[in-house]
Amino acid sequence: MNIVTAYLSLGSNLGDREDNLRKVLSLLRREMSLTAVSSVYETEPWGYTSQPAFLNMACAVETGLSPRELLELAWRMEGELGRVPSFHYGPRTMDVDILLYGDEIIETPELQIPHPHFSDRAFVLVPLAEIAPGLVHPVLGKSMSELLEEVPGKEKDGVVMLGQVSL
Ligand code: PH2
Ligand code: MG
Ligand code: MG
Repeated sequence: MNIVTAYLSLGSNLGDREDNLRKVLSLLRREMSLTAVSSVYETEPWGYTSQPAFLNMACAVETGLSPRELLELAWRMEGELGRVPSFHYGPRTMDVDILLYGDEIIETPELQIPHPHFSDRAFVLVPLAEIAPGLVHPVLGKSMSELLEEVPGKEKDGVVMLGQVSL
Protein backbone atom coordinates (compact mmCIF):
# COMPACT_ATOMS: atom_id res chain seq x y z
CA MET A 1 0.00 0.00 0.00
CA ASN A 2 1.21 3.48 -0.87
CA ILE A 3 1.37 5.63 2.26
CA VAL A 4 1.10 9.38 1.70
CA THR A 5 1.46 12.32 4.07
CA ALA A 6 -1.56 14.59 3.91
CA TYR A 7 -2.23 17.86 5.75
CA LEU A 8 -5.67 18.68 7.06
CA SER A 9 -7.22 21.86 8.38
CA LEU A 10 -9.84 21.55 11.12
CA GLY A 11 -12.27 24.30 12.06
CA SER A 12 -15.29 24.71 14.33
CA ASN A 13 -17.40 27.66 15.41
CA LEU A 14 -20.57 26.02 16.72
CA GLY A 15 -21.19 24.03 19.90
CA ASP A 16 -18.31 23.02 22.18
CA ARG A 17 -15.58 23.95 19.72
CA GLU A 18 -12.68 22.37 21.58
CA ASP A 19 -14.58 19.17 22.21
CA ASN A 20 -15.44 19.03 18.50
CA LEU A 21 -11.73 19.23 17.63
CA ARG A 22 -10.87 16.57 20.20
CA LYS A 23 -13.55 14.24 18.83
CA VAL A 24 -12.49 14.60 15.22
CA LEU A 25 -8.86 13.93 16.13
CA SER A 26 -9.91 10.77 17.91
CA LEU A 27 -11.96 9.65 14.88
CA LEU A 28 -8.95 10.32 12.64
CA ARG A 29 -6.66 8.32 14.90
CA ARG A 30 -8.84 5.25 14.41
CA GLU A 31 -8.24 5.38 10.68
CA MET A 32 -4.63 6.50 10.26
CA SER A 33 -1.55 7.69 12.03
CA LEU A 34 -1.55 11.27 13.16
CA THR A 35 2.05 12.48 12.87
CA ALA A 36 1.72 16.15 13.84
CA VAL A 37 -0.92 18.24 15.57
CA SER A 38 -0.70 22.04 15.78
CA SER A 39 -1.78 24.22 18.64
CA VAL A 40 -5.38 25.39 18.71
CA TYR A 41 -5.98 28.94 17.51
CA GLU A 42 -8.97 31.19 17.98
CA THR A 43 -9.52 32.97 14.67
CA GLU A 44 -11.63 35.83 13.40
CA PRO A 45 -14.24 34.57 10.95
CA TRP A 46 -13.10 35.02 7.40
CA GLY A 47 -15.41 35.54 4.38
CA TYR A 48 -18.64 36.03 6.35
CA THR A 49 -17.87 38.02 9.44
CA SER A 50 -21.20 38.02 11.37
CA GLN A 51 -20.62 34.64 12.99
CA PRO A 52 -18.84 33.34 16.09
CA ALA A 53 -15.05 33.07 16.19
CA PHE A 54 -13.60 29.78 14.98
CA LEU A 55 -11.17 27.41 16.59
CA ASN A 56 -8.75 26.23 13.92
CA MET A 57 -5.87 23.83 13.87
CA ALA A 58 -3.87 21.76 11.37
CA CYS A 59 -2.63 18.20 11.49
CA ALA A 60 -0.48 15.84 9.43
CA VAL A 61 -1.58 12.27 8.77
CA GLU A 62 -0.03 9.28 7.09
CA THR A 63 -2.65 7.43 5.15
CA GLY A 64 -3.17 4.64 2.66
CA LEU A 65 -6.51 6.17 1.66
CA SER A 66 -6.80 7.73 -1.78
CA PRO A 67 -7.65 11.45 -1.94
CA ARG A 68 -11.26 10.57 -2.74
CA GLU A 69 -11.46 8.11 0.18
CA LEU A 70 -9.93 10.72 2.48
CA LEU A 71 -12.53 13.26 1.31
CA GLU A 72 -15.32 10.77 2.03
CA LEU A 73 -13.87 10.13 5.49
CA ALA A 74 -13.79 13.91 6.09
CA TRP A 75 -17.46 14.19 5.14
CA ARG A 76 -18.33 11.20 7.34
CA MET A 77 -16.52 12.72 10.33
CA GLU A 78 -18.21 16.09 9.78
CA GLY A 79 -21.56 14.26 9.79
CA GLU A 80 -20.71 12.36 12.98
CA LEU A 81 -19.88 15.66 14.66
CA GLY A 82 -23.37 16.87 13.79
CA ARG A 83 -22.59 19.20 10.92
CA VAL A 84 -25.69 20.43 9.13
CA PRO A 85 -25.71 22.20 5.77
CA SER A 86 -24.87 25.90 6.00
CA PHE A 87 -24.20 28.63 3.46
CA HIS A 88 -20.88 29.36 1.81
CA TYR A 89 -18.38 30.50 4.49
CA GLY A 90 -21.11 30.13 7.12
CA PRO A 91 -20.94 28.63 10.62
CA ARG A 92 -20.18 24.93 11.11
CA THR A 93 -19.77 22.42 13.91
CA MET A 94 -16.86 20.85 12.09
CA ASP A 95 -15.00 21.49 8.85
CA VAL A 96 -12.30 19.06 7.78
CA ASP A 97 -10.42 20.28 4.70
CA ILE A 98 -7.69 18.42 2.84
CA LEU A 99 -4.99 21.05 2.28
CA LEU A 100 -2.31 18.89 0.68
CA TYR A 101 -2.01 15.23 -0.26
CA GLY A 102 1.64 14.50 -0.94
CA ASP A 103 2.58 16.50 -4.03
CA GLU A 104 -0.64 15.68 -5.84
CA ILE A 105 -2.54 18.27 -7.79
CA ILE A 106 -6.23 17.48 -8.23
CA GLU A 107 -8.74 19.73 -9.94
CA THR A 108 -12.19 18.17 -9.95
CA PRO A 109 -15.48 19.91 -9.05
CA GLU A 110 -15.73 18.10 -5.71
CA LEU A 111 -12.10 18.00 -4.71
CA GLN A 112 -9.31 20.45 -5.34
CA ILE A 113 -5.86 19.78 -3.93
CA PRO A 114 -4.00 21.91 -2.90
CA HIS A 115 -7.06 23.37 -1.20
CA PRO A 116 -7.88 26.59 -3.14
CA HIS A 117 -6.61 29.81 -1.61
CA PHE A 118 -5.42 28.27 1.63
CA SER A 119 -2.03 29.82 0.96
CA ASP A 120 -3.24 33.33 1.74
CA ARG A 121 -5.51 32.59 4.72
CA ALA A 122 -3.94 33.24 8.07
CA PHE A 123 -6.34 30.89 9.91
CA VAL A 124 -5.01 27.98 7.81
CA LEU A 125 -1.39 29.01 7.29
CA VAL A 126 -0.50 29.93 10.87
CA PRO A 127 -1.30 26.43 12.25
CA LEU A 128 0.14 24.71 9.17
CA ALA A 129 3.40 26.67 9.30
CA GLU A 130 3.67 25.73 12.98
CA ILE A 131 3.82 21.99 12.18
CA ALA A 132 5.44 22.14 8.71
CA PRO A 133 7.34 25.39 8.13
CA GLY A 134 9.53 23.93 5.38
CA LEU A 135 6.75 22.13 3.52
CA VAL A 136 6.66 23.39 -0.07
CA HIS A 137 3.40 24.21 -1.81
CA PRO A 138 3.43 21.99 -4.93
CA VAL A 139 1.93 24.67 -7.20
CA LEU A 140 3.37 27.89 -5.78
CA GLY A 141 6.82 26.44 -5.04
CA LYS A 142 7.07 28.34 -1.75
CA SER A 143 7.37 27.00 1.78
CA MET A 144 4.64 27.47 4.36
CA SER A 145 6.79 29.92 6.30
CA GLU A 146 7.49 31.93 3.13
CA LEU A 147 3.77 32.02 2.34
CA LEU A 148 3.01 33.08 5.89
CA GLU A 149 5.44 35.99 5.62
CA GLU A 150 3.38 37.30 2.71
CA VAL A 151 0.15 37.40 4.75
CA PRO A 152 -0.63 40.91 6.05
CA GLY A 153 0.15 41.35 9.74
CA LYS A 154 -3.39 42.56 10.41
CA GLU A 155 -4.78 39.17 9.34
CA LYS A 156 -2.27 37.29 11.47
CA ASP A 157 -3.39 39.42 14.43
CA GLY A 158 -6.82 37.80 14.08
CA VAL A 159 -5.28 34.36 14.76
CA VAL A 160 -4.52 33.86 18.43
CA MET A 161 -2.82 30.76 19.83
CA LEU A 162 -4.77 29.24 22.73
CA GLY A 163 -2.58 26.21 23.45
CA GLN A 164 -2.59 22.47 22.81
CA VAL A 165 -5.80 20.54 22.51
CA SER A 166 -6.05 18.21 25.49
CA LEU A 167 -6.39 14.73 23.99
N1 PH2 B 1 -14.00 28.50 7.50
C1 PH2 B 1 -14.85 28.95 6.60
C2 PH2 B 1 -15.20 30.36 6.46
N2 PH2 B 1 -14.49 31.21 7.35
N3 PH2 B 1 -13.00 31.62 9.10
C3 PH2 B 1 -12.14 31.15 10.01
N4 PH2 B 1 -11.54 31.99 10.84
N5 PH2 B 1 -11.87 29.81 10.13
C4 PH2 B 1 -12.46 28.90 9.32
O1 PH2 B 1 -12.19 27.68 9.44
C5 PH2 B 1 -13.38 29.36 8.34
C6 PH2 B 1 -13.62 30.74 8.27
C7 PH2 B 1 -15.48 28.03 5.66
O2 PH2 B 1 -14.88 26.82 5.58
MG1 MG C 1 -13.13 25.22 5.01
MG1 MG D 1 -14.71 22.13 4.03
